[in-house]
Amino acid sequence: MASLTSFTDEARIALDTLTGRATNMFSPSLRLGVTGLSRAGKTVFITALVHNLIHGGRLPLFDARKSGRIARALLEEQPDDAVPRFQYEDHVAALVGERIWPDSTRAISELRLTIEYESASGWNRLFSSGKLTLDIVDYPGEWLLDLPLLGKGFRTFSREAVELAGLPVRADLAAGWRALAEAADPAADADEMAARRMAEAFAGYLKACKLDERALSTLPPGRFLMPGDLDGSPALTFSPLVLTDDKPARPGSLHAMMERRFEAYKTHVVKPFFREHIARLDCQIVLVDALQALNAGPWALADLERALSEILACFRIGQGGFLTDLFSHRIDRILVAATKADHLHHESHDRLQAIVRRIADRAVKRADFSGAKVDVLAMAAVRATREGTVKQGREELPVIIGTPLAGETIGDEVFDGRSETAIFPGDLPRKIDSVFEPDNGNAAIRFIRFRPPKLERTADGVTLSLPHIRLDRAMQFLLGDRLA
Ligand SMILES: Nc1nc2c(ncn2[C@@H]2O[C@H](COP(=O)(O)OP(=O)(O)OP(=O)(O)O)[C@@H](O)[C@H]2O)c(=O)[nH]1
Ligand SMILES: [Mg+2]
Repeated sequence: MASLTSFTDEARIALDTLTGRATNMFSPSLRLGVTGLSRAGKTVFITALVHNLIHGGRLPLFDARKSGRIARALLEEQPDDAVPRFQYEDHVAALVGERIWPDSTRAISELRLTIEYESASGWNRLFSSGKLTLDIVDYPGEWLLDLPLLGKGFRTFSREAVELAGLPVRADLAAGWRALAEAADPAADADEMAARRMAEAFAGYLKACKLDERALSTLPPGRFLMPGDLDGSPALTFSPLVLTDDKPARPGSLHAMMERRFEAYKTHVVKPFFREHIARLDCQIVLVDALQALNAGPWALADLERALSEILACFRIGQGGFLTDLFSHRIDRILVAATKADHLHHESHDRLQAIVRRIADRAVKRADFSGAKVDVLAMAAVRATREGTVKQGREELPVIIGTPLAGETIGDEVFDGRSETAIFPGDLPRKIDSVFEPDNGNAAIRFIRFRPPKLERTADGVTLSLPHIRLDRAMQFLLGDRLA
């Protein structure tokens, strides 16, 4: 049965690739994956990218725009009728009009953008249609955590869950679930209520790990955090078990029931999502919110690195193994981007980039992207702050100026979300190694969140496009060659 499934998958993807190639000759298309854990900034990135393309944003490092070769960019009907459209207009209205950030994404959506351009070289002009179709998919970041599960059986899933739950940064939050799991006898008869209690306790523990204070990342299964349309479904009523021996599950036992549900979750929930949406990517940007992890400390950074390396390893190509059928399509470039760099003074941007390079380094090395171009960049899709200096005695100190979100605090001061304030940004250490070392007393690193920026208007009332930091460099890396 398993081999039949993978055969159908392969056949489907092969067919998709063939039809993809045929249409490509007339109007090339590019499927851009915007990957990232929850709250990494995917929805904001997609909105800012499209807004800047459509509204003629300032993009000096994006060649096609700089040399005036983009005639126009327009939104088109998205290709799959079964997938909701990315609510671009609503997100822009929220960001620009109300100055609020989008809510967490609860379901998948997609958007198709057509860019009409003129090739830079006469040779290319002869053969290209002058149109590039860009398909972009947005989804809840939590679901990405499920990708590594596809390669794991229930036993491995359980063992890893128990190991993680024992880490000092998690043990207190995991205590409730652990007590239930340790008391449960996997060989005893399956009991629906016991299964439900354990599943709820496990989900509660994962949710607690995700809160700002711990800001942990390796928290599968993803739908326990963001169920989407599976809220309350029996597909989510399972939990890892404490398995003390290697014996296979006895039919009818708790172990057998949990194992069966775990496998069903993979087959019916995880696999279709990746097969239909993620498997055919041409290029991808991996957004990483290192600042949130830095705020919470070295444990959170280590956990972020663990999550990313497991996920990126799944994107490697042509290595054989369990994901070959999903990822037979070649991703030709991957950009790892540290987001939200506008929380820092530009002097710290290189350090942020270095931190993310280090987090991603092991992941990228392990993944061995056989020939895919990989780069790392610190950026902000939407720049919510400006830079300034404040005189203190004789010294001029760099500050960033923005409107902190209501409820953010510095010391005793609580911000109301209305007034603009100059603050000393959290400073990243010159030697980045220290942020990865536990117990180094990094309490000094604290970033506060800002509201989206107030957009300038020109004399005739036209709102300018969303400001950013190095979004144009990201675009050049991802799209530059396709518009050359
Ligand atoms: N200052 C600043 N904040 C950002 C930027 N991008 C994202 N944020 C912040 O990060 C939060 C999450 O961004 P989203 O784009 O919603 O993140 P996401 O990856 O879509 O998250 P999920 O939908 O939960 O998976 C936002 O609410 C903002 O507070 C940015 O470029 N600059
Ligand atoms: Mg989102």
